[in-house]
Amino acid sequence: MATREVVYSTCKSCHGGCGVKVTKEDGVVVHIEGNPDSLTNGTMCSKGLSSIQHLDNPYRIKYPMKQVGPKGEGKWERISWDEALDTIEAKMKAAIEEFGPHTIAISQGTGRGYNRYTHRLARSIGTANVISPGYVCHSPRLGLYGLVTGYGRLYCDYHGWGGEFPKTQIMWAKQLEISSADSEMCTWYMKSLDYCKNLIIIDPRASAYATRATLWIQPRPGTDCALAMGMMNVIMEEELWDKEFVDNWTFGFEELRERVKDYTPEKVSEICWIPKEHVIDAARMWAVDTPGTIQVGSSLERQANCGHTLRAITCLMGLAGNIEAPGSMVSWVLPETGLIEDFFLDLPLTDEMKSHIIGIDKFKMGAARTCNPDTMVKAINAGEAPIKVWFSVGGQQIVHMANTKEVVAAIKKVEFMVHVDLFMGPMAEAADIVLPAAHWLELDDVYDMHPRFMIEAHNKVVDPPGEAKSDAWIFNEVGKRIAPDLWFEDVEKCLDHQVRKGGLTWKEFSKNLVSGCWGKDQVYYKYKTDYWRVGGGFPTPTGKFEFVSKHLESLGYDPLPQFCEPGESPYSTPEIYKEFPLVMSSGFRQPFYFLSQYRNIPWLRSFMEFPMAQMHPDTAALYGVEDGDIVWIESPRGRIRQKLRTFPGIKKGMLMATANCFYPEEPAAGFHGLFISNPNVLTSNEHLDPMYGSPDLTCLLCKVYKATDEELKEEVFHTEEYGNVPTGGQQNI
Ligand SMILES: Nc1nc2c(c(=O)[nH]1)N[C@H]1C(S)=C(S)[C@@H](COP(=O)(O)OP(=O)(O)OC[C@H]3O[C@@H](n4cnc5c(=O)[nH]c(N)nc54)[C@H](O)[C@@H]3O)O[C@H]1N2
Ligand SMILES: Nc1nc2c(c(=O)[nH]1)N[C@H]1C(S)=C(S)[C@@H](COP(=O)(O)OP(=O)(O)OC[C@H]3O[C@@H](n4cnc5c(=O)[nH]c(N)nc54)[C@H](O)[C@@H]3O)O[C@H]1N2
Ligand code: SF4
Ligand SMILES: [Mo]
Repeated sequence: MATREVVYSTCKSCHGGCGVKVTKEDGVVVHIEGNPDSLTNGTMCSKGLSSIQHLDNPYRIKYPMKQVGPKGEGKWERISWDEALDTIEAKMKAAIEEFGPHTIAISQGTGRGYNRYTHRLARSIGTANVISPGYVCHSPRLGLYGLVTGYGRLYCDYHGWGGEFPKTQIMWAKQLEISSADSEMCTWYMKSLDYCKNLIIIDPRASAYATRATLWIQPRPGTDCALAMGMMNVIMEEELWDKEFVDNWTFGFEELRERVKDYTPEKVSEICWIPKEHVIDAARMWAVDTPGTIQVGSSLERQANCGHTLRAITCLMGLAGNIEAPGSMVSWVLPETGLIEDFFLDLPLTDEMKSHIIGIDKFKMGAARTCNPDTMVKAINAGEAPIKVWFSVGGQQIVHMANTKEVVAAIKKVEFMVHVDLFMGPMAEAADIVLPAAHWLELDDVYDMHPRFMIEAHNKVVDPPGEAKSDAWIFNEVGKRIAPDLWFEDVEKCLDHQVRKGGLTWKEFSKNLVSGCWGKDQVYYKYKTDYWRVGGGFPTPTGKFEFVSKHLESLGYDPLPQFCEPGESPYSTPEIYKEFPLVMSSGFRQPFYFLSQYRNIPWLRSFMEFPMAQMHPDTAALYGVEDGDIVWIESPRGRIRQKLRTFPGIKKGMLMATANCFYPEEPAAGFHGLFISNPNVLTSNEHLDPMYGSPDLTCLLCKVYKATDEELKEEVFHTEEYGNVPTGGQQNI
């Protein structure tokens, strides 16, 4: 008789958070489903459900390995953990001794629940050069929400806990039904739509819910700031703002009113290529049918005007009084365990560390705590060698940063690089040592959900393959070797430390699965109570919701929002536009992939063999390309191929490309097909947001033409059938 056991845990095959019930039989995972008793009510998506195919996947890294040939040629030799850790320790100590701790960079990918370890490791070493995609994803949002309200973590209240659901919902450059745990879980959003009067979708491309939208606005990519300014103009002209909130709780209203005067619906219509009625209608719905929420998407943060865009959108929230009211934008009461970031905030960020942050002289918001990655790439390529040791955990900087050619050149120049991952991919191929990471089904850890009203437990279900180890174990071992006093005897003690403020041990917390504050225990209208300040108010310098930011002004920035054209656009670079006549954006997540991940998972790959680009059928006809063609997409920086899908739901005159692409099955030489389809071959790292240092990944110019049959014989495109992808690939020894 087989022994069956059920283990409850938390999925993180994306940013994570769905409660799961996992069945194993004789030590092997045989079934995964959602846990109906969790806050996500038993819902899961294809990525989480495919997790069994992640466990015994042929691309898994099973042992520590060192590169024995030139970087990117895939010549690996298995080594022991001792050798790997001894080498890392020796290289780090040598860099600290000779050049200073700031020459060590610690990097991570998008949030996978280990951010706090990355920062703790960095601070315990004495460096603030943490590299993360935060500057194109979430940091601008949190920073600017924080600047205006004093509290960065503003979320959409879809729950009805305060007795109201949002009446007007804006999905702004966001498809929450697909990207889910990027902010609120989509299951909460979908339920809240039953109570929603106006769903406004602001997206040049019809996302899945555009058909149920009350109003769907299609701005030219990169112009959303102008739209937000235009909506404020209408609200001011028609006197629709929330008088009680504005009079009592805001700072700088008159200055904002003056600033938005220029942004008439007519002018905004010209900038954004939309009907002026859309600006007016959206403004009225937003200001009149309250409460309301704005779900912001990261397409707005992958742009060199992201600071102003996010500020303008935050001001829009305040004008309508959609702050802290039930069914509006709220900051949640934290779990008793406190901010999970305390794990690194406990260690001070010293002035010495700050002074060495790469980019801090220019990007005073974005590089205040972490490195500006594009500045780092440029410095390395200029021969400045600011980084001697790069310790990379689970990010594909080589895929996800602007201007792939320059990123590859820079990464190849780094003297010593370590990459920690579950699977072989381009970043691993660029490293000197790779370390095998455990999957979430193979480890114990605390998981901090984005909405911050709860933390959850990953409970180990099975052993990792080979000698793979949890990220927590790896961070702890490396940390102990460099700063023994700041790390822990073992992972359990480290986890005990993280939940201690809740009066719990890890073992107790792991049984409970979740700890937090939801439902009736939430507090609304905090600014009317002593919650942030005695006598009421916001935790900002003025105690008010700040339309005008004196802090920004003191850093040398405009204290009010304003629209700026993208670095490359029909208006800012008309000469380039003549040769590259399409406005391009890249992004639009697919439900079955997570950024560059899961093209090695047979079931998920079967949904979309090649990365897809979308164009309107009329625009495609204009440039002589058809649905189903493999097309070249070219910008002034290079060209890539994707499969064209014509789609009447996309704005004319533009192209949308799938982002974050490489082909795991392609050879290591060439970094697994990194240059074949990845839109960052096309993006520029020249124009960066002055506050955050973010490049224009979602607004640039391109042209399109069909690839010839001869060109299709090369590389991935030689085969028709891509459903049954990986049986071979990079094998471990
Ligand atoms: N042109 C363009 N560029 C973009 C974007 C875009 O839309 N367009 N999007 C941007 C955004 S928003 C982001 S966030 C970045 C994405 O940037 P990344 O986070 O770098 O994206 P991924 O490709 O998912 O790389 C994550 C890596 O971590 C590994 N991994 C997953 N889970 C774990 C784990 O638990 N432990 C360890 N050790 N490794 C793990 C995966 O196998 C994978 O190799 O890309 C950015 N770049
Ligand atoms: N299944 C799945 N889920 C994911 C991810 C994934 O890869 N797969 N990635 C995760 C990550 S790291 C992130 S940051 C989030 C991102 O999640 P989202 O923010 O939802 O990101 P996207 O789907 O890239 O873009 C959302 C929409 O923005 C539109 N868009 C593009 N450019 C512009 C523009 O200039 N203006 C406007 N108004 N709209 C524009 C696109 O058409 C798209 O429909 O998703 C997370 N969740
Ligand atoms: S949405 Fe994310 S956490 Fe939920 S099942 Fe899918 S991958 Fe897992
Ligand atoms: Mo992201």
